Amino acid sequence: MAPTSDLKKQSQLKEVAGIPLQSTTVDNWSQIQNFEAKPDDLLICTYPKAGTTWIQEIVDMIEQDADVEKCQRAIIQHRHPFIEWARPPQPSDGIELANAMPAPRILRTHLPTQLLPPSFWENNCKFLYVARNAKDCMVSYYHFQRMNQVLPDPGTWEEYFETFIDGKVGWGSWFDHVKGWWQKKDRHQVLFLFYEDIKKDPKHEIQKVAQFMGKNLDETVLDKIVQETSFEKMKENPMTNRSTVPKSILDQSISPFMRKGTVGDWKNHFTLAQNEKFDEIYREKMKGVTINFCMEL
Ligand code: PPS
Repeated sequence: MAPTSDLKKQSQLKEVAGIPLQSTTVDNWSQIQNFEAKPDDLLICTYPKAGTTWIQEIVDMIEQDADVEKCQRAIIQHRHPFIEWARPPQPSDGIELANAMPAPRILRTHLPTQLLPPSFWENNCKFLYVARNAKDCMVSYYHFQRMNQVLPDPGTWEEYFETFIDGKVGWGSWFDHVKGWWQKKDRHQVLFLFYEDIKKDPKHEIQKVAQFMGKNLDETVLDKIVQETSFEKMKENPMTNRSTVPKSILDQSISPFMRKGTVGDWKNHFTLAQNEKFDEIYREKMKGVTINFCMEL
């Protein structure tokens, strides 16, 4: 493994078409752009911290008919290759893992629509997008950047609040990401889900995902998936809680990867002034977008 100073160097973001991405991703950009999707690929798409790990575990449980042992076959990061993940010399390079995977493949990305390898659109693939309200995403991302040694230091909460709004974080602006995928949903095979809906009624949302994947699950299987993908279960599960990642990369003593898993934690972080400012910016940036986020349960 790379020594800490090398990891710190990797934490610098570079840009592709104005979108900040991890430098190792940018250094491998042509390989990522030329990735060849297949028509039966299912791509899990999210903005960072929107519930990627959660939906991945749900999708895998559906795929494995709720067979818990099968879902324990590998850590979640390796079950669904992360297509833009490039961190040589680690063997978890996303493209290599994806190319080695038998079809039908389930892959994942945080890329905004304009940076997705074009072959996904050309092959009319299925996309499963999960959106989470911006304020909770911001809070979750802040704590993640505090504990993640290969992402830039977030600075103070006040500083991070501005950085996030300006889209100067990995994978760019939350606003543009969500708008981009929302606009794609009517012209492509996109199932657009909300973190807050899964929290509110997991059984209903899991049923929708199963249908989208062409799987018909009976009640007992569905109930088992709800149970096994609860925050409490996934927090204890070494295959989902990132406990296998070395402390030099993810320092969970600073903040656990499975942190709170709630809707509305933003209220414990945003000042009144920040909230007002954010709401005003939100109205401006999301003008004309017919999307409604649940901010508390
Ligand atoms: S990453 O690093 O972008 O892949 O992170 P991601 O998995 O997208 O998001 C992590 C946040 O999702 C929460 N999480 C869950 N919430 C509810 N139920 C379940 N089962 C679950 N699994 C993960 C996780 O706790 C992070 O949110 P916060 O608010 O920080 O707790």
